[in-house]
This record gives sequence, C-alpha cells and structure tokens, in this order.
Amino acid sequence: MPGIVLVGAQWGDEGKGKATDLLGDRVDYVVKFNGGNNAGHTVVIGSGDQAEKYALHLLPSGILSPNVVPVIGNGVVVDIGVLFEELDGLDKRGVDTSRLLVSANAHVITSYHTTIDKVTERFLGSRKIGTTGRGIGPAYADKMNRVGIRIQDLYDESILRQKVEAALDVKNQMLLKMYNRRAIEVDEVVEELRSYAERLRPMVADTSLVLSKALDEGKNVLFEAGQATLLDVDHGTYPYVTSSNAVSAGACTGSGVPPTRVDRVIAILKAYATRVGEGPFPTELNDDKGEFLRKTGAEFGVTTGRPRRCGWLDVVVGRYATRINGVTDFVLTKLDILTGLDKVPVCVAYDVDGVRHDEMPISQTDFHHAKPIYEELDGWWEDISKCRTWDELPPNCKAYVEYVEKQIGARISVIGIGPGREEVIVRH
Ligand code: 2SA
Ligand code: GDP
Ligand code: MG
Repeated sequence: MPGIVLVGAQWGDEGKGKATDLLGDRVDYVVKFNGGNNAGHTVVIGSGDQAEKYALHLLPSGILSPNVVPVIGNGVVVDIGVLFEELDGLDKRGVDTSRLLVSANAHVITSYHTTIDKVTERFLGSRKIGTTGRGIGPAYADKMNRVGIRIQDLYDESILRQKVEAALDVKNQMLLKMYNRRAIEVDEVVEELRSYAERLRPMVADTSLVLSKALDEGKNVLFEAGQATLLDVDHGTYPYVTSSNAVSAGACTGSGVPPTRVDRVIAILKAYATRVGEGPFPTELNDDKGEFLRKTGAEFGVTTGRPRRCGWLDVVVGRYATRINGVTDFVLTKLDILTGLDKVPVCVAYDVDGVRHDEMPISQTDFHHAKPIYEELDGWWEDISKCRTWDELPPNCKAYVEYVEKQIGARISVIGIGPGREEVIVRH
C-alpha cells in the first residue's frame, strides 16, 4: 500500500496530526498538499510528566518521525517567515528537520495577504468567515487570479519584482480607496522575499518527481490533509470554508501524484463534532453539554486559541465524508471524551421544514435550516483510556462504535482513547 491519503471527515481538528504520527514509522514520505499555517496539528509523544507536545502548523506532522522525508507540496501556500520559525522551534527541541523538501511550484503568502485577510474579515462584520487571519484566502485568490508568487520566483529578482508589482497594482488601490490603509511598497515585499531565498534553496525541489520516483521504488507515501471535508472549497459548507481542496482528491492536484497511485484513504472522525469560525453546524450545543465537550475535549484552536464550537456526532456528515473521499478506513478519535454520559446522541438525519434528509441537503439554505434527528445510544462509565484491545472496551462503548461504523458505511480500523501516541486500539 504505497500511496495513502489521510483526511479530516468533519470540520477539522479530528486528530489528523496524531494519526499521521502513528503511521510515521511505516511510511517514508509525509506530504502536506493543501492549506498553510492556518492548520494546527497536535502530536503528543510519551505520557504523564514525560509527555512532549508539539503543535505543527505549516510543517507536515511526519517531520517528528526520524526516518520520514517531510514534503510541502505544490498545493500548499507557504508563509516563509513562519516556516523558518517553525523549523527553528523544532531544531531547538532536537528534532532533525534537515530532510524537508518544498515544492518549487508552491505559492507564497506575503505580508499583503495577511493584511488583506484581516482587513476583509473586519470589513465583512457579521458576514465574516471567521478565518485564522493567516492570509490563506487572499494567497489562493492570487494563485487562481494568476498574480501569485511561487517559491521558484524568489530566484529571479527581475521576475519577482514584475510579479509583485502585478500583484500589488489592484490591491494597493483597494487598500487605499476601500479600506483607507497605506499602500504596500513593492521594494519592501521583494526585499523580504529575497532575504529568504538562500536559506530556502536546499529545500526547494521538484517534489512531484521526487514522489513519483519514491512510489516507483515501492516506498510508502502518506498525503496529509489540512482542515477537512466540510471546509473544502468545493465540497464543504461554502462560503464558510477554507480556500483549498482538503478532500482526498486534493492530494493529487496538491502534490502532482495521480489518482492511480493512491491505494488507501483514511479519514479521521472525532466521536463528537467541533467547528471553529462561522458557518452552519446542525448539531451544535449552546448549553452545558457543549461546554462539557469543550472542557473535557480541550477544544481550543491550536493556531488561534479560539474556543471551538462543539456538538454531537453527525453521521450524515460521516456518510458524506465516506462518499466524497472514497474512505477505505476510519480512525475514530476522542472516544474517551464521551465516557460518563447516560445517553450518547448521534445525529442520523436532518429535518428540513418537515422533510427528512438522510444525505447532505443539496442547498446550503436547507443545510442552514437542518434540525438534527437523533438516535440515543446507551453510554458507558468505565475509564477506557487504559484499554489497548477491542475486547477490553465496555459493551456499550463497542455498540457505539459498531453503530457509527454501520451508519458511515466504512470500517473503523483504529480508535483513539487518549492524546498520547500509545493511546489507541487497532482493530484491523
Ligand atoms: P482560513 O484561515 O481562510 O483557512 O479560514 C477559513 C475557515 O477554515 C477554518 N479553519 C480551520 N478549522 C479548524 N482548524 C483549523 N486549524 C486550527 C486548529 C484553527 C485555529 O487546528 O485549531 O487555531 O483556530 C482551521 N484552519 C482554518 C476557519 O476556522 C474558517 O472557518
Ligand atoms: P488536527 O488538526 O486534526 O491534527 O487536530 P488538532 O491537533 O487540532 O486537535 C485534536 C486534539 O485532540 C489534539 O489536542 C490531540 O492531542 C487530541 N487527541 C487526538 N486524539 C485523541 C484521542 O483519541 N483522545 C483524546 N482525549 N485526545 C485526542
Ligand atoms: Mg487542528
């Protein structure tokens, strides 16, 4: 199984970082294929007093595994200053980052992208998206608008200057006229980007070619998504999405590796649901149960520190994730957080103005009005965090997993019962 794609099944923060890290000693390359430093992936190595916690944003989570080659694919938008900070932070903690490869075709996030992201959100007021403010949307907009700057442009000063001029032409007028902000100087941007060029040079590669050769040699390549299915720009809850393809298909366009080379798709599903930022969320709980999930599950943004919105598991979303991503296996995470509930509600369908929907409604308006239809399963009280085999789990807990598996239509191969590397149960 050389080509594996790992995606988030819900609105992100399902535990993709931990899942990638778990696969770390079985794969040779880990490729980030979409998004940028909006992502926040937590990996906890060891437990108790010995626990070492890492928060990764721009770097693939595989960077923590000593034999993995981490790759930033062409589909990623790279804030190079942030990249260097993250590398320095890991170097200080003794992590070897020297193998990192960055696609020459990846686009760059510059200071004007972050400025526009923040200013636009403020300008939108109540219609804001709730972005992370990292310049992601504006950088992808420039890419599509064909005024983006690519990593390779850093190595030709005259081309770089022309491109920065083209990119700033309209933006400066917009900043001045609409937002009453000062114009951004071409020289400042060119200088900043050029200052990164030499340090970055040894990492820059034709990553599509590198990965193609690796797969030819029978190496295992893991493609790690940032964000998740319902934040995908095409298949998510548009416009409340990120600006890239976070579904499995994005792994191909975002890395230059074709679909014929993908063998497995693993989706990470949290045993309840969370969302950060604005947008519809049918099972959201604005009560003490939501507070319980947020507190017990430590649901705060890894990048921004924002409290995450919390709600019950929605298997309509799970089914959708199975279909859109072609999921072969699920990892069900944070099952331990549901311990101690009398009843565990699972949303199995929506009621939209009196009509039952077992699949995601075709229109966003309907999704905004969707009322969850719940099935209530019996809860369990036993501490499951010490369980290491399926048989050790309490019967009601097993029944919950089997019920969810049936509802989402793909097998649950791994169960997370704690944040640590070893806190998992492998079923298949
Ligand atoms: P953006 O910044 O343009 O990508 O924001 C657009 C939407 O995408 C959401 N988004 C995220 N959702 C969950 N987790 C993300 N990463 C961080 C984390 C988030 C944080 O791991 O906790 O720290 O706040 C992430 N990144 C983007 C975002 O909330 C918008 O709804
Ligand atoms: P990602 O963006 O999908 O990588 O997820 P985040 O790192 O943003 O959020 C997931 C959080 O859940 C992190 O704090 C993880 O350490 C934690 N986590 C992952 N799996 C489990 C689990 O099975 N149980 C518990 N209690 N925590 C988990
Ligand atoms: Mg996250």
